[in-house]
Amino acid sequence: MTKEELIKGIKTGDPRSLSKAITLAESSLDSKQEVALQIIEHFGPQKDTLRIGVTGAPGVGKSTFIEAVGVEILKDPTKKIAVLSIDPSSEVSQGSILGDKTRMNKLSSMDAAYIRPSASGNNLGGVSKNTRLAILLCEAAGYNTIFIESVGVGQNETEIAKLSDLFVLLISPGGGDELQGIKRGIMEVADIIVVNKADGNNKSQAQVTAKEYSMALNLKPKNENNWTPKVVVVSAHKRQGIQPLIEKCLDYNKHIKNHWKQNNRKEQMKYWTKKNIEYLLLSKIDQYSDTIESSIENGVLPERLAKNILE
Ligand SMILES: Nc1nc2c(ncn2[C@@H]2O[C@H](COP(=O)(O)OP(=O)(O)OP(=O)(O)O)[C@@H](O)[C@H]2O)c(=O)[nH]1
Ligand SMILES: [Mg+2]
Repeated sequence: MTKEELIKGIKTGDPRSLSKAITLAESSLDSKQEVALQIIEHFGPQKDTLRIGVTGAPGVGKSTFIEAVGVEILKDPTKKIAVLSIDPSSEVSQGSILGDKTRMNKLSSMDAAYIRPSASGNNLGGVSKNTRLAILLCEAAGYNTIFIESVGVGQNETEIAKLSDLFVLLISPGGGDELQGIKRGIMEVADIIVVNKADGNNKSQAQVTAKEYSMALNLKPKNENNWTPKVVVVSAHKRQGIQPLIEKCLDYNKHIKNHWKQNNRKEQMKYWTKKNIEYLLLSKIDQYSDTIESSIENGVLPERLAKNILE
């Protein structure tokens, strides 16, 4: 398909065209990615969208949660949902793609929803560097609510926050230890903490966990947008607590206001520009390996050599 055909397809809401454009965006070939960039530039920024990052440990219920929330959101006929799930391992395994699709059975059968695993090969940190482009393409195609699902490990979790307007952390009942560990960093950036799996024997434990997290959150300063993070208890599986959760998301969206959101997106774009420069520079190093070797042989100082290469 040509660029013009893809643009036309995306305009008319053809999911196949969108998928093809995302594949171009994810390509490691510069010429292909260039076409994706031009398509995005053609559409320009879409301001009236909400990007929701969802992270949490493997198996905490992220996909089930997105399905429950997504189906509820789609009761509003003005909404269209795209779900991009990122596997932080180097390859998106067939297993996890199938797993995510089956966990989002209902959503994936709905016309107003688009679900796509984002390849994370070629990544910067943990998040695929092209997930941002996939988000922009989905928005160009008219999807106004974008979920980005990713397992929260290492650097990945804060990078997801840099792609989101609203950042949701899922935890399971129990595990008070988590409060001390890696979750500290992520709690700094979480806007809403969801205690999932509050059903069966876990019901009361979920309330205890929610209380612990609320107390811990009270100790920390407000987020930079002056929003106090909220803790919500749900059962994604039983579809319980979903409506109150959506109300918190809407509160948040109202609280941050469009002005803050657009500024925040600009800050994020500065971050991704630096990341892309880093990436391009690093990929350049390979091209210079012969020069580096011969210059070192000729006694050039590494400090001088680096300056020469960058000039
Ligand atoms: N009891 C209970 N089980 C749940 C709930 N939500 C999810 N599960 C189960 O937990 C398991 C994992 O759910 P997923 O939605 O695939 O979790 P995930 O976080 O997306 O997993 P990965 O993408 O593999 O990291 C499945 O067996 C779900 O049925 C819940 O609210 N209650
Ligand atoms: Mg999942």
